[in-house]
Amino acid sequence: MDLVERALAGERLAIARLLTQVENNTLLGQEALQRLYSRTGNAHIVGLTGAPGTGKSSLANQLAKVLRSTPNAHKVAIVAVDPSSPFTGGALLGDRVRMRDLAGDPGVFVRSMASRGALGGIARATSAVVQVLDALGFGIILVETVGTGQSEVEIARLAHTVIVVDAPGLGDDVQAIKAGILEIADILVVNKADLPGVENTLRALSLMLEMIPQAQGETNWKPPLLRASAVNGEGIEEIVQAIFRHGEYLRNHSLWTTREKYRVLTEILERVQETLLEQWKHTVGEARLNEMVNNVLKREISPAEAVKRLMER
Ligand SMILES: Nc1nc2c(ncn2[C@@H]2O[C@H](COP(=O)(O)OP(=O)(O)OP(=O)(O)O)[C@@H](O)[C@H]2O)c(=O)[nH]1
Ligand SMILES: [Mg+2]
Repeated sequence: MDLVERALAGERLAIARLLTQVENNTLLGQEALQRLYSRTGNAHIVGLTGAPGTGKSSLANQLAKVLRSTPNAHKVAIVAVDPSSPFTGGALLGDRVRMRDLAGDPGVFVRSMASRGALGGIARATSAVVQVLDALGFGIILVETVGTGQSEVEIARLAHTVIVVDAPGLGDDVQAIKAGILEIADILVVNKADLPGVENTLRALSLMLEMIPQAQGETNWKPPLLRASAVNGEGIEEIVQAIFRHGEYLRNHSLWTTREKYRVLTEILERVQETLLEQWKHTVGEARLNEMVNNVLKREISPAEAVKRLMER
């Protein structure tokens, strides 16, 4: 049996190796994705995003446990995209430690994205990893990203359902982060409800929610505002119910397909961009590119003029 077949048979080591190949965009990885692609399209992809330290990993862990606790439960995968923000250093180790809770359940697979510098970028790599897990029969895929930058928000947006996580006791610097990601929330969770200040956070969020304009074309789903505590398990069941309700809502309003379409289009455009840029760089050549950079540095021409000249060739 080759790697793909072993992964399909559920062999964990094979799944891990396959994901590494796919993540790194190797030839083997590309071939595997090509082979597996027709099996994708069954997973409910759930993005978990929010400021650093709000408890996304802890929640993912708890959600997986609840999701697995029912008979005939879906297999659950958790994909943690490394926080690229400088102020969350040791999260990866923390994630691994906490994920031990789930070890031993063959229906749960946890993956931390490693290669931020992956060819084609983290968005492509994450999308590819999610596709493989989908093809391998993971019915629910939780994708954790730190909502600090545009790329992380973009990754979250690739999900069917986006959960934005907030928590009391975060500094003011986090307010700006929040404003940007609230708009993409399908479900809002205030985690750490066991800590003082939850009521304030809930009140502030519900005010902010009211100010968000209704997204164009996307109907009447009103993001529920839920409180939870990942340390004592409070409110986790309610989040699971909200995820299912949102999935049903998307299906009933043909929005499931709309989101998939958006995802596929985004991926194709990104790949085209990547491919064209690589080809273009190759054609132009490093010397010519450097020459133009220097001309701009000497203020002889503007960057726009440099592009014009480079494109003329
Ligand atoms: N009191 C309390 N602490 C929590 C809760 N959930 C998580 N924490 C703690 O908050 C810290 C951060 O939790 P994580 O789950 O790593 O948060 P995260 O959002 O994944 O963090 P990054 O990935 O670094 O952005 C840890 O020390 C957790 O133990 C909660 O419900 N209540
Ligand atoms: Mg985390």
